[in-house]
Amino acid sequence: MAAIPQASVQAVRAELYRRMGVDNLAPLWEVLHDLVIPQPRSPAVPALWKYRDIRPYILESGRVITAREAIRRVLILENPGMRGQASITRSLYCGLQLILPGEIAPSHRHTQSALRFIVEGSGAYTAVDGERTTMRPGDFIITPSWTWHDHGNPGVEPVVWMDGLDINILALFDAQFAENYPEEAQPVTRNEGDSYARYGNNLTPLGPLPQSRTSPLFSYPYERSRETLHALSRNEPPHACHGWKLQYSNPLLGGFAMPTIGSFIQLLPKGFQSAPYRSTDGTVYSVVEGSGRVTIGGEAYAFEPRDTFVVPSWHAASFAAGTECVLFSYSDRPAQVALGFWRERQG
Ligand code: 1HN
Repeated sequence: MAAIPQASVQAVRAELYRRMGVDNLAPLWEVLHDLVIPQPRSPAVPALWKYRDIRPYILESGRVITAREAIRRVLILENPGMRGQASITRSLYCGLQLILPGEIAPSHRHTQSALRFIVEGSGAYTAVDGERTTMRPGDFIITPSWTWHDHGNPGVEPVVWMDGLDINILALFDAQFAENYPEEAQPVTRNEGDSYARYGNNLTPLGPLPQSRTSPLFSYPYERSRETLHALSRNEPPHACHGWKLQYSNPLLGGFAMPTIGSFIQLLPKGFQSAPYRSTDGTVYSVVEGSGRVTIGGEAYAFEPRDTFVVPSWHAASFAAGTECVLFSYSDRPAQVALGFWRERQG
């Protein structure tokens, strides 16, 4: 090789690549450095959506299309680094869904799992497997994989919630299925509060238990999460990175409430300045209470209630709480933990 001039080495290689390419072969050594990288390099970038700015679009969408016609009337929060891909991180989808008084969104099911986090308004419901749950701001609601679900708003005000789905995870595995329910709304077969009574009180009914990997508790009311945060904050100092932070858990199996998506709620005391924290699970935040600043990868973003922001994988994030703040967040952490490659770094 040493005797062959560099130009002709390149030409010889290029000629080989061209001929092998015809047979669907490619040289690994030309791309290895891009495939195996020293640390995560996400196409997702940090971003914040100010609710104050996007709310007019949400309400305007309510004047140009009905929930029935749209099937789901949702504005997708697209990561600025991944436009056109319906993604907020590489693995996750995020949208803000509007349902107006008197509307319904028809029943269907799919293998993607969904979470809802209520951002504005009360009085709409979502129905999952025959049970309806009324939505209030700050409630966390789960639609497990392959369960029938539809939404409706018998109330008097517009209701907006954040949808988080594991769409890209299912796409990675080419494991997507979906079907429509034969009627617009599935029949109600259980009283409201049934799943909470069964699984939400540290009591488990005897007899056959649900076999799903997803929590049987499909609604986690904000009132309870908020009380718990408050109680924690009175008994121990805040964690340097997270303040007081709780993970929504599965009452039957422990761990995460959903197998692919982890969800969290945290309280930051007024004036708190957090230590920087990074992890491999790109994370979506919804601000419930309070205002402050988040610095993501060196860039600062001011936030207030109902804003959404995204911290991509392995970007250091730190918080400065102007007032006492409550933040909801979700990420693909359970999937990474289950597969054994999740990493975090504090400080
Ligand atoms: C979906 O089924 C809902 O049920 C919301 O409310 C957003 C985004 C992509 C695919 C399915 C819902 C969705 C979705």
